[in-house]
Amino acid sequence: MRSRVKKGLLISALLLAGLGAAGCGREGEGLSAAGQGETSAAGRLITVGFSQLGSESDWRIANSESFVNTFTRENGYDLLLENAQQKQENQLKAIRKFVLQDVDYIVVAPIVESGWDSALQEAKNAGIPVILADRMVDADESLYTCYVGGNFVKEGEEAGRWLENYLKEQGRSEETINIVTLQGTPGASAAIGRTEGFANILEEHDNWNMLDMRNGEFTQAKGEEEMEDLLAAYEDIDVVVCQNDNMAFGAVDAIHAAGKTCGPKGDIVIISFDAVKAAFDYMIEGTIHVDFECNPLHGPRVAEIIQELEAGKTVDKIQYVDETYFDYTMDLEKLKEGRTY
Ligand code: GZL
Ligand code: ZN
Repeated sequence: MRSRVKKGLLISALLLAGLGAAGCGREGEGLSAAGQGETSAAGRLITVGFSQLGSESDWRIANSESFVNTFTRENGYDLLLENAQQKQENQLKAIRKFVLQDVDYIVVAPIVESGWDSALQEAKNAGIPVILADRMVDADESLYTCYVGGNFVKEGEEAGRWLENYLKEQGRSEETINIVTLQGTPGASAAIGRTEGFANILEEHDNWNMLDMRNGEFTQAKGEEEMEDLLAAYEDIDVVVCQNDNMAFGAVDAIHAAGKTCGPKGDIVIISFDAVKAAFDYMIEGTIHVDFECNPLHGPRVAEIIQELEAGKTVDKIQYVDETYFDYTMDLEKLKEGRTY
């Protein structure tokens, strides 16, 4: 069962090619404000420069699609989407390019938290509001208007609480539990927060051992590679915390290749994050126990913020998206039907 990344890569390449053309639309080709979606007060297209960090996971593909589907010309926007292919220097270049193009708004999904001050300062000097989507930056908060995304520490803590309850139900509260973690990109908010959150619960259980943490880069291939190595290094792994679904998919493959089993009927507990559609198949199949949702549909939320800013309103600095979790005890077939990403 392959994730959507391969198909998504094709889609995002086509979208980027299309957008490249669409993105060349010029200002002043305003749509009439009445009934033609929202436009700026002056009735022209609102230009939005979006620096997307990459296409590494199903989650990321859905996140990009959400922006492309929201910031359309029909809705009154001219979206300039630059995909950084997981390189921060490409994001810094994109921000500087948007400043030169004098866009109305800059949206950034920062791959890591550090290294943004000078690029954001240039945007601020040019009077262009910056909205952070999905991940946070470690910079003075005067350099960005607001953050929209997940509360990663909370996600990590919820995962720890879920494991606590699961082990209690299994009568394993006193058992020594050996845990390994496949982390996302080092320095990324999602990896930092999920690690910190789970650790907050781990420290309440002296019978839980975090044997090792590896960087799976949020990708399926690296996740599988690191899991293979962990299985070779540790005889008794009871739980694998995968900080996104694509790494969980890779971990499941590695566990099966090692002749072991995972999931509610298997030896190893798999905890995952994102809850993308493909992960529901794994939970239904019984290889992943639980998945902590991280909603990728930031497009509409960011559009709402831009409209508020256009109306001269101030917006909250930190805007967490609503998130829940899904596990093997639920009606996953039904829940999967409602998933759009
Ligand atoms: C989370 C996001 C993470 C996802 C991964 O908001 O930053 O990046 O969990 C993605 O799938 O690569
Ligand atoms: Zn054990």
